[in-house]
Amino acid sequence: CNASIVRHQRRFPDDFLFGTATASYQIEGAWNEDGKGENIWDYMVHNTPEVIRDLSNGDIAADSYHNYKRDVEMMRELGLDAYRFSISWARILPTGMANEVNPAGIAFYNNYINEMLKYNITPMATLYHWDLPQKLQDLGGFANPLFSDWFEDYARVVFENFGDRVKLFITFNEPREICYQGYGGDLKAPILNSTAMGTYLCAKHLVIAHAKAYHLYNKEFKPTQGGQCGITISVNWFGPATDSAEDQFAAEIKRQGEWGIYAHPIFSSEGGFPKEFSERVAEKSAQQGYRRSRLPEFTEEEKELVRGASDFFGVNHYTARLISATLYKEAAPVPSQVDDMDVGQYAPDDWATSASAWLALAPNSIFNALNHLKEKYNNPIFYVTENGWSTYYETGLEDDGRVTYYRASMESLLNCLDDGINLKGYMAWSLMDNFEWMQGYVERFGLYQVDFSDPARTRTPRKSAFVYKHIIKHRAVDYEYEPETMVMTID
Ligand code: GBH
Repeated sequence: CNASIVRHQRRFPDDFLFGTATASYQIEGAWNEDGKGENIWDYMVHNTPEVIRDLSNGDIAADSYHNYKRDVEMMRELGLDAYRFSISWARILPTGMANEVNPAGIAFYNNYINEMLKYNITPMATLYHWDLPQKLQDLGGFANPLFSDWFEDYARVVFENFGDRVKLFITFNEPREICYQGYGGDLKAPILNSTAMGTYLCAKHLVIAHAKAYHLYNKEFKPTQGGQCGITISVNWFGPATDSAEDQFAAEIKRQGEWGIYAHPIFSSEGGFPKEFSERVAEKSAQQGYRRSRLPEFTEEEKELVRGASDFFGVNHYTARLISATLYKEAAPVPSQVDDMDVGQYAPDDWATSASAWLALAPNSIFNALNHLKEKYNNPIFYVTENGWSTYYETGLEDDGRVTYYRASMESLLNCLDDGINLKGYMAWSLMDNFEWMQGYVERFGLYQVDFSDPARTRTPRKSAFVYKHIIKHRAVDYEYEPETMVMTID
């Protein structure tokens, strides 16, 4: 009978970092200004505009390149402890290679970072959120084994220029989306749709690139700069549809295939790709007439380089699915990663649905995901680096679905803290509406609405912005709270 009172009393510690997240291509605009080079999203939206749902692009987006002071003002309005943003590789290295650094690009990020620091907001910088310089894609991008050297050189430029002030670095945002959606499929740039091997070549080179950047930071920068360097992996929760042994094994294969191929090489004690999934791909490859597994192996030296190479585990978490060995399978090309996993999935009807087909409100799923990772990888330091809810562009400012979602997330985070999970912070996706990749501007994730028909890209707080602000200020969830007015101020 006192359960709700007890629940209301649960609090977040004062040093828990509450923030919001964005990504360069989704907010910056200024795609060809001040010496920025072309990246794979510029290339794709200009050459095949029909792949974007509303035929839009990120040429201007929320125009944060020119509005960054307003962005920081919004962070102050919300009372954020931290802000996660990404650096556009081609804005600071126009060709991708480190021989030519663009001073205007460096200046832009310096201004953004300094503006945050002026107000005591901790910057968290992602080096790669999907906008590869096109010149590197022309050479194969992540499929080229030398990719890890190019990334290490870029990382050095980032650490040298920003590491005196940025103490939290993330190498890659969501390897699965980079490798499966961009290389193995056609759901993200560079839309290679190389189903048999694209995902796996990318996966191997990506984790090696991550490890090289991590060791570079660790050896040459951490001793003087004193920050931390990690990686962000999208970890949605995949539980078995029934407790049959078949469904439980199917859920494990799904977890290994979706995020284990990125997490296991870095965070497990044995290193390398996860065992059962590797066996499955090797078996299928042999049946399909390949002379070797489509999933490449790591050499012992590579395994050692990658194993343990992260100061924290960044988790982007949005939703969950129930996994079946036999039911709910989607048609998939053969060979492909989806066919390699060969499992079915569904979201139960009673999970609330968002504007995004893939995004449903799954009960306590942050806890389910993090608790699993904690057990599997010996309780590393975690940050939830993204979590959020989409509404349609017509929904406007009264975003009750988002409010419900964020409150549910807070309860799940508190469950993590109660359980001893080493969770240090939470970044809501997103500070403001932005270019939602293939969905263009149809699906909106912002705490602030952005008017994309207005050249000034005016930002207006939604109800959820007030609710999140209240949570941050009080370090607790108050279900009675309603904003009195929709006028936002800085406290
Ligand atoms: C995050 O990915 C991204 O990091 C961020 O940039 C993005 O804006 C945010 O999500 C909201 O989408 O129907 O097969 O195309 C979250 C994980 C995985 C969610 C792929 C969308 C597309 C499923 N994403 N998923 S599909």
